[in-house]
Amino acid sequence: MTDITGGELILRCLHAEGVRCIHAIPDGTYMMVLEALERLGPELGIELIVPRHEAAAAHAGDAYTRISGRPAVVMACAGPGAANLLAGLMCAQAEGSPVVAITTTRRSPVADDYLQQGGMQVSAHLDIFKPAVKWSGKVAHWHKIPEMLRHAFRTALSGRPGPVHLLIPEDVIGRKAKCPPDMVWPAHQYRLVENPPADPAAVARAADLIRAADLINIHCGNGVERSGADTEVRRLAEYLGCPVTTTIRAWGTLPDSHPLCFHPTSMSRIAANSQADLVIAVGSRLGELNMWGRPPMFGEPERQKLVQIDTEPTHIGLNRPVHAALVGDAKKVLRQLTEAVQQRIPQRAAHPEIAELRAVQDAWRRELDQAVADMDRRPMLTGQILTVCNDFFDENAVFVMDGGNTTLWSIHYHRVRRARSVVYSMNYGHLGTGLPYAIGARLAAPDRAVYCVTGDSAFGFNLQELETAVRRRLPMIIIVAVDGAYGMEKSAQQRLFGRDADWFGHDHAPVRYDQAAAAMGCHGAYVETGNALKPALERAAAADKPAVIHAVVDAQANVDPPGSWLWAAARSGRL
Ligand SMILES: Cc1ncc(C[n+]2csc(CCOP(=O)(O)OP(=O)(O)O)c2C)c(N)n1
Ligand SMILES: [Mg+2]
Repeated sequence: MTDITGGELILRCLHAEGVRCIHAIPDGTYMMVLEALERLGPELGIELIVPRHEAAAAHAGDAYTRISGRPAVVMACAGPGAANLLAGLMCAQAEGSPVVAITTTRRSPVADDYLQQGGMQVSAHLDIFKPAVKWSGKVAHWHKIPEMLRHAFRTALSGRPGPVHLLIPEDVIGRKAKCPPDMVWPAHQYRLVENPPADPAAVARAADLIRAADLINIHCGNGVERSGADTEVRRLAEYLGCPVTTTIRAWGTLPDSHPLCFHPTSMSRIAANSQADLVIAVGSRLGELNMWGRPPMFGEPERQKLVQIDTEPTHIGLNRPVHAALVGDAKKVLRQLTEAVQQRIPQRAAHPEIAELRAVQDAWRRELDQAVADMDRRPMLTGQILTVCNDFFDENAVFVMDGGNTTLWSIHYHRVRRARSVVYSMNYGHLGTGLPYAIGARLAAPDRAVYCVTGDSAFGFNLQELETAVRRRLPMIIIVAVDGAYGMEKSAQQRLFGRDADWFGHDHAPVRYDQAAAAMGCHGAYVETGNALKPALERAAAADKPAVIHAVVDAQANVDPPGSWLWAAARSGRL
């Protein structure tokens, strides 16, 4: 048995967990991880992905977890690398993404004893990370590396998933010692690789409530996507003939075209939520954008019953009293529940209310479509980008959203056709996630087209990652909606003050995003109309490399996107 470095031991533990890529910017404190990756990476099937900013690495990891259903690993150096990484982890925490972050310190004597003595790149980041992630711990000795990494993955993937942080000092990574074969365990020996089903008694209680209910609403959140439970949602809904609604985060659980599915920002969705006499909430905390699961978006608790399905016991009854609590994996619990329902009642036809809800939604859709019908309009409306993209990309494409009002247009005009096809930072609204999310999505699904529609301000936050995408040969198409401004904040200024005077603090200097991208090795294109966008997309796809399309949008119209009122209402708590 030969001695191996802490770096190699880390790699062997990550391999046992099935990790395929590590996002990290090279640093002296973890050179022995890089040495092991260079030597063993090809054999273990683990790649190094070098980003240009640590926060972007965490965002890429966040998206990777959503599309692949697996955890992601990012590394950052002591001090500055850790500081940059923090922002991305805070976002991953809000989004419930199992990103495992490893940071270093300088060699222990300097890191431990010289914090206040002027040590270089020394900071108390173990403590700083603590409230930002699910768990933050430190490896004090070489032989503790496997145990601590096991705890990191166990915590990241248990209950509500989330990011964790493990600090491993330079000297622990560099040290060599013997690694007996039983030191590294496969994942199934140290954590639940699958979440369990629910207690059958709770399932029976829920099925009894369903039997007694007339109008039922299945409302889906993040947990449905994490569990891959879309088929099970569809089966139960089709058996019950009931409306399905989703949070924006779980958009795609059913395709928008499904007759039982209602769009997250339509009035029909709110009607389904509020009028149902029983809501089955699956993998949703019923948080702020659901108006806390309370009136006016949902019904009065005296009248409307709640069946709640969640892997995380602390989510039960979080924002609204619950009548049956089903703790377990959404996919398994929905199967249990469907079976229990089938034992109690025959299949129901679509509830008569659905025709009414559909009519309202269809009229709303027609109005939205009419508003963007003129494809020669110059400059184009932001929504026209989405309608052109709907026709251009196939149903397997991953659609990434970023920006302020650009995102509201995206939510209203994108048509979702399958689960795990939309990536957006809905819970944190973190500008700049678009490009790194596209990178993470592409790494997770190399055989799916990836495109991103982003606001110009949002794009500016992580523009440098175009170089990462070019270097790693990750074809993707980024369409930048250029209004030259922080458009959504203009809407806020208008709402609060009305505004006749010039905008205060919102406008950018002119930037040609296509030219900046071309200078970084991308394909670049510039369009001003919806009609020009289609051929531009064709050329971008043919270029087979990262492409940036600068789309000039109507800046005035961008201040007032569809759904602005609903956004303001949900955030103010009043519909
Ligand atoms: C990292 C971050 N900083 C600031 C904000 C606040 N914010 C929300 S929307 C917005 C403007 C976005 O502008 P842009 O991306 O150009 O999209 P537009 O609204 O113009 O369509 C700002 C500054 C945020 N959500 N995230
Ligand atoms: Mg903008």
